[in-house]
Amino acid sequence: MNRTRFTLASLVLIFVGVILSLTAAESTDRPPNFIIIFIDDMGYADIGPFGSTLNRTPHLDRLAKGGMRLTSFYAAALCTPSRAALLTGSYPKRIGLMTGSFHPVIMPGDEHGLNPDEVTIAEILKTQNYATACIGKWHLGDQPDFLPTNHGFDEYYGIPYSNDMYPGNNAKGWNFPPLPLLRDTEVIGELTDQSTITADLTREALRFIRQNKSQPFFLYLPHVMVHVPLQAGEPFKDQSANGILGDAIEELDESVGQIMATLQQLDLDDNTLVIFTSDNGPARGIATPLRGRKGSTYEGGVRVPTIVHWPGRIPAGSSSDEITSTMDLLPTLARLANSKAPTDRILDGHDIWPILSAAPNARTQHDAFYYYRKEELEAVRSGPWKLHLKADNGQPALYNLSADISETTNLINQHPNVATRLETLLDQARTDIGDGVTHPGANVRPVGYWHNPRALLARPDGKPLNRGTYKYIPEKWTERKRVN
Ligand SMILES: [Ca+2]
Repeated sequence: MNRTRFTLASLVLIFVGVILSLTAAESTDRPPNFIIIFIDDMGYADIGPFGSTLNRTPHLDRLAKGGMRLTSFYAAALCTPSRAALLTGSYPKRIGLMTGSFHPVIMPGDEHGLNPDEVTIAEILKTQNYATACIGKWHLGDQPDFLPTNHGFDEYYGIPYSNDMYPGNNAKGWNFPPLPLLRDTEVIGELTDQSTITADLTREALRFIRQNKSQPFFLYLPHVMVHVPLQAGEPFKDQSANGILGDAIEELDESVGQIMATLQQLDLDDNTLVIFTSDNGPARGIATPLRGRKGSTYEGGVRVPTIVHWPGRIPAGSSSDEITSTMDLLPTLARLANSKAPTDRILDGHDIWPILSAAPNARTQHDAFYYYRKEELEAVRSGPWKLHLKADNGQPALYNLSADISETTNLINQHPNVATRLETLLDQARTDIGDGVTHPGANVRPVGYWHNPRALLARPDGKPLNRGTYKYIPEKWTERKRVN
């Protein structure tokens, strides 16, 4: 009798032990899911957690309350370079994507695109058996080898470049072809009614999450909004006191809410790192208290509202003002997925998990952060100091961002030694990455080049895009690698 009881008890204990160890093994063996929500042209102060009183963003307020705000998180100043930096962990100029081949961003049927030799976040995560999807706006080249499914994404749904590149926008005589909607590499239609695009991308995102709930996944969700032309879906139209921009932002906030609710329903929220950020400063919104807007190398052009959220791993309701960047996401996600960033090339991002997890004394590893405007190096930040070479009247200015976040007071005469130190950092970047036409970088990699590119959808009149509007020819100083 006693022996039977003993045996039963032992069996129960063994059973419980096995269950516990299985659970432990499962939780440690399965790496986290990653979701990057990348808003287009959203300014630093366009959402509640970063001070907006114009736009109602309850879901983002909750996201910030449960996660960490990054208040010195940097993107690039325009769409194409910003996406290049995020996906490769490199300064856009290092990989030839500060501009398109004849315009400040990549255009329909552009010769240039993300070189297939580059290693993206998605490709690293594929080696760890992640399911990967890009849902939204790509803008790193629309020729076959440049599209997301050739860069580590299992699937793609969205538009290949900006939503203002459509036939109706002919203000500058562009003669744009119809705006294609793609699934993977196939054109499945033309995007004409943009009022449904945010809901459409959200539905695709939720579908991808549900389909892949049983395995690690990476969802890259570069929303089309709030790039002009601004549109919002029915329940949001004419609802915001801030006009159509507010409507569009409130619909994006609802999209975030639906994603978070789905993660909770599927019991995935505790094992998912969600990153919410923007690709550059505001076109229509505001960046208060930052100076400058989209395209500028003042803070408002490149410092973007960023929230990271991972319950139990990132302290709730916290914030960090350490210098961080879209370029840091590749090494950070690689590490969290038990992989590594590539070591056969120079990357500019750093693993910021110590900062995100609030490890004691975690500090930025960016001794210098560089600001490029198109091909030209315009500024550098090191610690609180920023040297801007083309400030007011085109003269150099030194700002202390800790005391003067709005870049109003030039301290170059009071702190000449600081300015000299930052000039040295600029010289290092000129040698390494390059600066305009006068300083080709020593350590840059060739941009992808497609010979004889074609627009994905032809114009009804059969005429090509008008390329002559801008006299901007970066091929003079960008090394190219032909990929077709
Ligand atoms: Ca943008």
